[in-house]
Amino acid sequence: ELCKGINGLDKIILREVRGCSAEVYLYGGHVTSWKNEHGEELLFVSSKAIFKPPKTIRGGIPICFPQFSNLGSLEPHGFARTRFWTIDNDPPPFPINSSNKAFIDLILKYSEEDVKIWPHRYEFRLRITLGPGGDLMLTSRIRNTNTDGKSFTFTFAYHTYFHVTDISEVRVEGLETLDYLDNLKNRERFTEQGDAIVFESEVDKVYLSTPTKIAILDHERKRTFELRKDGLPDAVVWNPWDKKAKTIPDLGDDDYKHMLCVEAACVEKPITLKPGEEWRGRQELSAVPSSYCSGQ
Ligand code: TA6
Repeated sequence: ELCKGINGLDKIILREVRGCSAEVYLYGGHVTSWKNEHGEELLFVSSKAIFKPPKTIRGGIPICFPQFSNLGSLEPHGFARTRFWTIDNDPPPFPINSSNKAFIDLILKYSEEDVKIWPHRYEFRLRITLGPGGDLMLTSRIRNTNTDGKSFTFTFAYHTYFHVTDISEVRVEGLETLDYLDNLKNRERFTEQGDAIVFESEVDKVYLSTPTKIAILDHERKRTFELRKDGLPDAVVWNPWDKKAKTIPDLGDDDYKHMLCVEAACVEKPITLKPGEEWRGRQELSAVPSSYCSGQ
């Protein structure tokens, strides 16, 4: 269902039989809402979010491509999140079975403008699927369509903002004992010690070569998010905490308490594609009552 969102921007609403839903803006190819069957919002979007191109949307799932963060010469997190994507009515077949599922296919291609800042031709296909249980799956396929024989290299992240009741009561499982790059310490490499990750100050880390399943436990709401990923070896964890939050104009002062970014990503070892080659990366989210969770 294609309709108008904030400021008249086009958005697509996906609905599932039990009442789960998701919303995707063509601007950014950006998921801005994911609701369970009770209508509860599972993603965080800032009340100060600006839905006005060329601003980035604070919350939901920004797509970081072709650059994660400020790791290269492009704008932070690349340009895909500030471009207008189009609906791809005739995508090449996907290996995953999307029957019985609500999904939308989007595409972003190089433009003459973007070639000036990133001199490559590419096709980025994004399928956003809402499964029968309300699972939200994002599958990206990026193809090098250069005609000059040149390879290109990129980093990538699904910059997912989870909505949590109280960050101080949240635990992340699946990253313990892993190596990470600490963005607050010049990207130095450390090893996570001890138990599950908890939050009591600013965190901005890239966990390296993580397991494919990460759990985010929201104790207050007795809910567990499960993040499963494929083709994306790393996982970014970010919360700005109070001081940094105050420096972010489109984030409310207390918003940090209700958000946690956990992002399937490929940061440490960039991906290189030769002309004609395609890369795939998938992130799948589910939200389940904690008591039903399999745990780690
Ligand atoms: O994913 C973590 C991070 O790269 C942080 O360093 C932080 O700056 C955040 O993303 C938000 O970036 P943005 O450009 O959306 O303000």
